Amino acid sequence: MTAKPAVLVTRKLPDAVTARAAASYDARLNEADTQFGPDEIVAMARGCEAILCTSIEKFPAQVLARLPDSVRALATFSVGLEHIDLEAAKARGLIVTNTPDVLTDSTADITFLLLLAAARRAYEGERMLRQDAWRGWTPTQLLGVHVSGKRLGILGMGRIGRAVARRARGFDMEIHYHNRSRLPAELEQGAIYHETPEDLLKISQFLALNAPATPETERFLNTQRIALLPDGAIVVNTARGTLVDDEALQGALKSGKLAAAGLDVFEGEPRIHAGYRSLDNVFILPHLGSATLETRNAMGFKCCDNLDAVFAGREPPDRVV
Ligand code: 8YV
Repeated sequence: MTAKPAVLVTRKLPDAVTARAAASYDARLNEADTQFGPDEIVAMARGCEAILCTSIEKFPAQVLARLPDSVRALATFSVGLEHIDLEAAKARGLIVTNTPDVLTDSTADITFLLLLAAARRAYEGERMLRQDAWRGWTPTQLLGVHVSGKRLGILGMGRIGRAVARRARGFDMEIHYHNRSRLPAELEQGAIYHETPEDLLKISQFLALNAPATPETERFLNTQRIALLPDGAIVVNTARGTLVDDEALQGALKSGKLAAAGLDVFEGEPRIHAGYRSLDNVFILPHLGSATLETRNAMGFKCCDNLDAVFAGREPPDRVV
């Protein structure tokens, strides 16, 4: 019997995924679920043919260059790829795979959760009850922003953006979008395309950020662009924190330019910009976009499918480079 390929699994994964990885590979598991730095990853990858990583570990060119020669594949338990220098991976001949599709619905659900919670002041209402501060119903208590019938602008009309649009149709929202390229009509499903992100901002009573973190989208939502939004707009971000200039967003939430925001992702996670903690009109979650057991299992199984293909000499289904 040939030896099973050794795979470093950088974080604790759901039980079913761990069981499959342990059955299929000589899996080097991180039972304590500690966050590894580059030195630990390089040391623990010794003798491994692949690494099953998450988006929390960073693989810039310097780290990729230090990985043992035995490592020929990196299967990331994420759809996002900003933590890996893909050019350097390609140059090194490293196969990189990700987990598209399976987290689309759960992330779109969280987008809508944020949108509704921000619009309807869910945080303030929750807090009132938990602090035993509710003195009874009044006609003007915690009045929020109506969602149905409003214009929703979606920045980034990939799989997740389109899943957000599907949900928005159920709320009778008018859907607008900007994307690097216009979608064919069968994918647009009536959504209105804007050539520039600025044109999109001008009409977005609600704005959903669903674009990947790239040099082009870094600090996309800055003071100048927030100024283009209609007064009282609501912004939600389930993409990456780097798309937002935190101080600009907080300034607009304080001044009333924006009515509210809903954020699942932050620059520098888990150390979020402290200003968010004291703002009542921001609804914040700790990067829960894909956090359902079904989704995390599916993400893990996708990583294993990709690694199985690599080890069998086949093309992995979700190969990025
Ligand atoms: C993951 C995500 O849970 O897939 C992504 O890109 O942002 C999350 O849903 C996280 O990145 C873990 O790797």
